[in-house]
Amino acid sequence: MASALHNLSSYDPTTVPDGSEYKIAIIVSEWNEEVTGALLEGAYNTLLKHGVKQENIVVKTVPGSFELVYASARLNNTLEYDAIIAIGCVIRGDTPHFDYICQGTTQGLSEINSEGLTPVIYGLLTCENMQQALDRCGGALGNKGDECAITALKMIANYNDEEI
Ligand code: DLZ
Repeated sequence: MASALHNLSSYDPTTVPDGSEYKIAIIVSEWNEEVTGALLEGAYNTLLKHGVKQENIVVKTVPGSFELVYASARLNNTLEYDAIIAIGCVIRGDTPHFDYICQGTTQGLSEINSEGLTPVIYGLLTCENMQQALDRCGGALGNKGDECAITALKMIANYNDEEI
């Protein structure tokens, strides 16, 4: 049923691959830390829940969401990780800055994803206001960090053994 995929926070844990052999980087933006910290917690705990060893989860910070692109590219180049989860939260303000950051970050992460060998998971919240963000980091609409973790595990399991 299509609607079952609308909110991965209420997922079926039996369909999630075991992560005990995986090494995953989480890059988290410090901007809107109340939100990104909760997203990080969701992603981290979900990885642990599905077998990823604590020593195989590496957390790096960046000052703002725009820097997720640089950090993801750097980590991608190391080929050390099976997946990279990029977490940020952009909230609309009074200027077009919001649109530029959302567009630049999204396009940058997309390019790394299509050109690099390591899957980069898109954990960027792009919200009109703080309430929308809070709803998505453990509030009414679940925690998108959990969803990023599940997506990372599925991408690794589906593509790790592919001939490149
Ligand atoms: C400058 C800026 C603004 C206005 N808003 C946000 C935001 O809502 N969320 C976020 O993650 N970062 C924001 N930033 C910072 C930029 O992402 C970036 O860190 C700076 O422009 C420096 O490159």
